[in-house]
Amino acid sequence: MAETNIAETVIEYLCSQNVRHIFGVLAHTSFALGDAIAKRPHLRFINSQHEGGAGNMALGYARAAKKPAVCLVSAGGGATNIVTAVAQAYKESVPLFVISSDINTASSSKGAWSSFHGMEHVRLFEPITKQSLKLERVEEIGSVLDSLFRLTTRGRQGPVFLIIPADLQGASLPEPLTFSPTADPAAPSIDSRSAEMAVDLLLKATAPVVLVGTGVDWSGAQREVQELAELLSLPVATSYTAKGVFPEKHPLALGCLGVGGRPYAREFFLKSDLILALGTTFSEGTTLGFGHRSISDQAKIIQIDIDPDELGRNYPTQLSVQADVKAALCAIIDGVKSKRPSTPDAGGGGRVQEIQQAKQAWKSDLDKKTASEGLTYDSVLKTLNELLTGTEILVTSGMTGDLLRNIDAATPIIHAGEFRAIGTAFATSLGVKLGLPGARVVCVSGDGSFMMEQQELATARFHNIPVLAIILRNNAYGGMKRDQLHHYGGRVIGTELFVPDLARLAELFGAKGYTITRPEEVRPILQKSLESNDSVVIDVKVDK
Ligand SMILES: Cc1ncc(C[n+]2csc(CCOP(=O)(O)OP(=O)(O)O)c2C)c(N)n1
Ligand SMILES: [Mg+2]
Repeated sequence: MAETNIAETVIEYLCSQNVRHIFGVLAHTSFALGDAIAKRPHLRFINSQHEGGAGNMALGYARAAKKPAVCLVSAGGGATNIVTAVAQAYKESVPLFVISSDINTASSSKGAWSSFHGMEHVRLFEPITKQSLKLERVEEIGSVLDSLFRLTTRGRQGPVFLIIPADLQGASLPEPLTFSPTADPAAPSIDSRSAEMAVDLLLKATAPVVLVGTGVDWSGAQREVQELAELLSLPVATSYTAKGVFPEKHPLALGCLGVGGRPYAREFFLKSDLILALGTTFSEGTTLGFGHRSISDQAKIIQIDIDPDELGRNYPTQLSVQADVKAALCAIIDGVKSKRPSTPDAGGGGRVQEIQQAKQAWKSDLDKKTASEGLTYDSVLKTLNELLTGTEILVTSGMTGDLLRNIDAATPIIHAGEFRAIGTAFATSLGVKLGLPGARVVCVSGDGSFMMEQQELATARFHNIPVLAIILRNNAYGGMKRDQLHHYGGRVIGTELFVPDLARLAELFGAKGYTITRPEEVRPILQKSLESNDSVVIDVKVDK
C-alpha cells in the first residue's frame, strides 16, 4: 500500500466521519493539512476573516446540522483567536473538533519565549474543552483522532482541541490507516421503576409544567415532548438558550422562562407543584438567579439529563434520571397511556385557555406600546414575527437574545446562550446556512455586536452563503449606555459608537443593502428580504 503522512491521515479520518466542511484560517504551519483538504473536492474549506468567525460558524453549523463541526487554526494567534468560540461551545455543550497546527518540534523545544508563535496551547484550551492534546508521536494518530472525535458527542457534548506540530504533519506512515465506522452506543434509557415513578408523579400533580433545554433539541425529542404535553395538558416553557425547541405557537407553549421570557411563563411556574425538567441546567438566566423567582419552592422536580453531574445540581429533585431525553420520554409516554387510556386529559382545555388568555393580554400590551413608540426594537421584532412563515432559522447573540421575546419561535433560535458573547450572530448564521442550506437564515443583531464581525460579510460573499442580517442600530452599546445613564449620574463612557452606513458597507461586500428610518418601511423591506434568498443587510435606525 502507498505510503502516506499524518496530514493526509487526519483529513481522511474526518472524511470517514462524514465531515464535509472545515472552518478556519490557514498558515505556513498548517499547509500540509490544507493541501490534504485541497486534494479532496468534496470537502469545503470555509476560510473566515478571523478565527473567531470560523469558531462561530462552526458553532452554528453544529447546532443546525446536529453533528460535530471541525475548525482548523494555526499556532499562536490563530489558536488564541478562536478561544471565545471554544469557551462558548464548552459552556453550551456544542460538539466542536478544533485542530491547530503547532510550530516544529525542534523550535518548541527551545521554549515558548524563543520561537515564533510559541505558547502553551494545550494548557490554554484545557479548561474550555473536554480534552486538549498535542500529538507527540506519529504512532498515536489513529487512536488520538478517533477518541477525540467521539468525545465531542459522548455524554455531555462539547469541544476538543488537538494540536499537531508542523513537522509531524509531514511525517510518513508506512501505510494508510483504515477507519471503520463504529456503532454509536445505544442512548441510555430510563429504568422501569423510575419511569413508573415519573408517571405517578405526573398523574398525581395538580399543576405540572415542563421545562425544556437544548438537551431536547440534541436528542431529537421535540415530538415526544409535544406528545406528552398534549396527553396531560402540560404547559411547556424552554430555557433562554432553547427558545423555539418547543414551538411557541403551540397552545401549550409558555415561551422562555426567566431571561428572554414573557411574564406569564413565570406565573405558571410559580403556581406549579411539579416541574418535569428535560435536558436543562436550571441556569442563572432561567431561574433568575438560582432562587425561587421563577422556580416555586413548593414544586417537586423530575429531572432528566444525559449528564449525571447536572442532576440535582441547582435544585433538589424528587426524581433524578440519567438518560437520553427521547428514550426516557418514550417510556414515560407509554406508562401514561397504559395508566390513563382515556386521554387526552379532560381538564386540559382549562390550562390551554389560561395560557391563551395570558398570552393575549401580554400581546395587546405590546401592541399598544409598539403603536406609540415609533421605530424600536420591539416594533421591528413584532413585524418580523408577523412575517415569519415558520421555516426560517433565527440567529442572534448577546443581550439581543433577550429581546426576541416578541418572536413566537417555530424553530430553535440559535444564539450565544448564557455565554452571551456579542460579535457572534452573523458568523454563526453563516454556519447555520451551511448546515441547513434550504432554510432562510435570519440574523438579528445589535450594531455594536455586528461591528465586531462585519468583516465576515467577505466570507459570505466569497463562499456564496446568503443570509439575511437585520441590524438594529442605535449607534451604541445601547443596553449598557442606558444602564450607565441610569446608575452613574448620567455619565457615559465607552458605549457610544461610530457605525458606518451598513447598507453601503453591505454593497461593498456584494450583498444587498437597505436602510430603514421610518416605521412604515419595516414591513415591505423585511417581507421582500425574507422572500428572497440573497445576501441582505438591513440597517434599521431605531429611535431608541
Ligand atoms: C464579546 C463580548 N464583549 C462584551 C460584552 C458585554 N456586552 C454586552 S451587551 C454589549 C453591547 C451590545 O451592543 P449592541 O450589539 O449594539 O446592542 P444594543 O445594546 O445596542 O441593543 C456588550 C459590549 C459581551 N457580552 N460580549
Ligand atoms: Mg446598539
